[in-house]
Amino acid sequence: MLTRSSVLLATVVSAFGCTSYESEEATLSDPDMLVTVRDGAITAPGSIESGWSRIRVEEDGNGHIVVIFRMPSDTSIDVATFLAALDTARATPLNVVAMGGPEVGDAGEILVNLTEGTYVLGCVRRGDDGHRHANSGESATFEVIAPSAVAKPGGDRVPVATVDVPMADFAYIGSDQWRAGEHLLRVENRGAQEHQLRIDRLADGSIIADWAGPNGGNKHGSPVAGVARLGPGEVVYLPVALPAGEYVLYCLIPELASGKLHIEMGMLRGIHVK
Ligand SMILES: [Cu+2]
Repeated sequence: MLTRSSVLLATVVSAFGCTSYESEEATLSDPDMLVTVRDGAITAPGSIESGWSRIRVEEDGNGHIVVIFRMPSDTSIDVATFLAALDTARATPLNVVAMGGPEVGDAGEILVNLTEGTYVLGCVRRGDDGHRHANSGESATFEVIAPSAVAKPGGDRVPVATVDVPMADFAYIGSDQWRAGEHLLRVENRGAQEHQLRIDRLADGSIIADWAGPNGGNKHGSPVAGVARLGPGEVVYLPVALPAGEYVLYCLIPELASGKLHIEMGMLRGIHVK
């Protein structure tokens, strides 16, 4: 675990182009924002400076999915109204923009460009009662403020990706042959609907048809990393270390009109990593 996260952090650091050992040290120990989630609560700083930011989410292991939401600039919608609407909505409602988050696992990071304004962190996972966790305390609000005189390192620099992973309605496009090793994936939503990126590694000898079969996701693959719900036009970066093997990208967001999952509409792609 330590090795894996060290690799991920190293990827982020090099993406930010830090040149001195000192700045790497500082970045390694210190994401721009640390978000912690446990049942019924999200803890996060109340403010962060604008610019490209490394957001780290650490969970209690109960499968939370924290999404960063950008509230509209006109402040006509309050957070309580938004969360209430989000509870029953298939897509992010009320002109709020979903900006992703780490989708899979107990800890993860994404790089996201935060512009000034009000943001909400909310867990979109539904509990046994059918309600999203965000409506039972798992939400937090933060403000993105103008950078100080000494801006955070790399905040004005666009990260350098290893692979582009554009998402369309309803497909992943771009190369399906990736090299093994550390990656910083550039995940862009070019569609009109929200999408997510989930990455599973196929078990040795399994093929996508096995994985896509009944209960196949458990028997024939395991989740690696991902980007949660991302609005049209938005871009985030996902650090991930990928050993050689066969992987599958997929999206479980429901289609706006039909409610059919995007994966059933073709939003599923095999990736060969060597
Ligand atoms: Cu999708």
